[in-house]
This record gives sequence, structure tokens and C-alpha cells, in this order.
Amino acid sequence: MNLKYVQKYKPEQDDIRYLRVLLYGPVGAGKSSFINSVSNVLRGRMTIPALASATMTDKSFTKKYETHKFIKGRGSTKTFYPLVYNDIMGLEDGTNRGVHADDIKLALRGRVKEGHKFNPVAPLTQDDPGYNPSPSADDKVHVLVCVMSANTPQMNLSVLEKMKSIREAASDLGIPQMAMMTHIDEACGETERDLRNVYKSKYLRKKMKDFSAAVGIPMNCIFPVKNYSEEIDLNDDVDALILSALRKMVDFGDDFIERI
Ligand SMILES: Nc1nc2c(ncn2[C@@H]2O[C@H](COP(=O)(O)OP(=O)(O)OP(=O)(O)O)[C@@H](O)[C@H]2O)c(=O)[nH]1
Ligand SMILES: [Mg+2]
Repeated sequence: MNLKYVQKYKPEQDDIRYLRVLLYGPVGAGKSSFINSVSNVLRGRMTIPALASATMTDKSFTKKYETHKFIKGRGSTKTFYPLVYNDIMGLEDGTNRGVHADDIKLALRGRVKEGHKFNPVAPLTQDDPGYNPSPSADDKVHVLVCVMSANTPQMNLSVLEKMKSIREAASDLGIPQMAMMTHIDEACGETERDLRNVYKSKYLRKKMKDFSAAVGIPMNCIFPVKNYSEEIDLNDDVDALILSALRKMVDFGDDFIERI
């Protein structure tokens, strides 16, 4: 049902071709992997549109601002889903490391051009070639999604501060926000054994609560997902969690589009 819903979705505004979702979060949380997972679900087969890192380091693997579209149909009937994702560099601990929170705030307003390479030391300015002086309605972000891993100890204070200021900027613009908790398989053995246990896991519930309190996103806007990371084939249980998050992104984004 959720898959059909997402497949049928189309924004009801003439000047908006794409509902744009921006993912942000700490390095290695699974932002790029989530984009690949969505692509797998929508296309019904394994795909890799967003390069994800195979090794865990404290440096972001994604460096550029890139829009990911998903192909619908094949050959002459080929189009794109009206749902696009922006992948960005991860947030890192400390100043002058990882993506600058100010760059994410510019991205919210559609001011960052496709392909812009993030510079941790200097945020984007108006004179930069990567700056978009005249964003269209669908260059702007319609849903802001925070991605964090269930399999890390407490989040770093400086990363939390950056996330908070990004959230505040989004709230000022009226952009709806939600969060995803990834790596649930690694964080909880029972969930790894059977993903259907995810909402029974006391450990994951606690993780979600802590996260909710730390970043201020309500529990009912936080979705546990397991990204496709080592699977060779699609799996219904993995799909189900991804789709329930995906459906909410479409709903939240559409509410925002209806208001602008
Ligand atoms: N087991 C498991 N592994 C995951 C999950 N999500 C992501 N991974 C793995 O975690 C690693 C990092 O994932 P990425 O998608 O590259 O993370 P990212 O948030 O894009 O990171 P940066 O671009 O570096 O900021 C990869 O090796 C993924 O395969 C998940 O839900 N479960
Ligand atoms: Mg990435």
C-alpha cells in the first residue's frame, strides 16, 4: 500500500515538478545508503545511485551537493519520480570540519547549486560559482530529514549544536522535519535476527527517546530503518520500514507544498 501510494504521488502545484527531500546528519549515519535503499524499493531491484562508503571513518565520504532522481519506467516511457533527494556531506565534530551548518541552511532555500563541492573551512558565499542567486520553487527543500545511527554512543555535543541550528533555520522557513534512525540491525541483536522485532526492542526505543530529547524531534516523527548494506536481493521486511518512512516524507513535503 505504501509503495503504491508513493508511486502514484504527484505534487499538485504547477511550478513544482519535484518534492525535494534533504538528508543531513553525522558522518556515516547512512544518508547515501538511504538514497540507494529508496531507489531499490522504487525500482524493485538493486541499484546504487549514491555512492556509499564501505569503510567507517570520521571523515565524510560524500563531498558534493547532488540531487538524486529515480527512473520510472523504461525505454521510451522513461520518466522520473517527482520525488528527489539531496545528499550532502556529513556533519563532523568540531569547527571547520565536515559540512558547514550555514551551507545546509543555504541548501534549504535552494541556494546551493548542483555539484557544489562543500568546503568545511569556508561556507558558501554569494560570489561563489556554487551559489544559486535565483532558486526556483522546486530547488527549495520541502522536507528536512535528519539521519542518525542507532549504533553509536552518545552524539557529539558540537554535532548536536550544528543540528540544532539547522533545525531552527528550517523551522523559521516552515519546512517540515523528521528523522530516521539507521543501523538498527547492528544496534540490536533481536532486530538483526528479525526486523519485525524493531518496535518491540526496548533498547531501540530508548535510543529513539534519547535522540528525540537531544535534537527535539518528537517520537512520532522518528522512523527506524535498516538500509540496504550487505543484501544481494530485495527483502520485504527491509522494504516495509523504508516505505513507511518514505510515505511520511511524501506526506510532510506535500503539506508544505500545499502551503506555499
Ligand atoms: N548494517 C547497516 N549498515 C548500514 C546502514 N546504513 C548504512 N550502513 C553502512 O554504513 C556505512 C556508511 O554509510 P553511508 O551511506 O556512506 O553514510 P553517509 O551518511 O552517506 O556518510 P557520509 O557521506 O560520509 O557523511 C556504509 O558502509 C553502509 O553500508 C544500516 O541501516 N545498517
Ligand atoms: Mg554519504
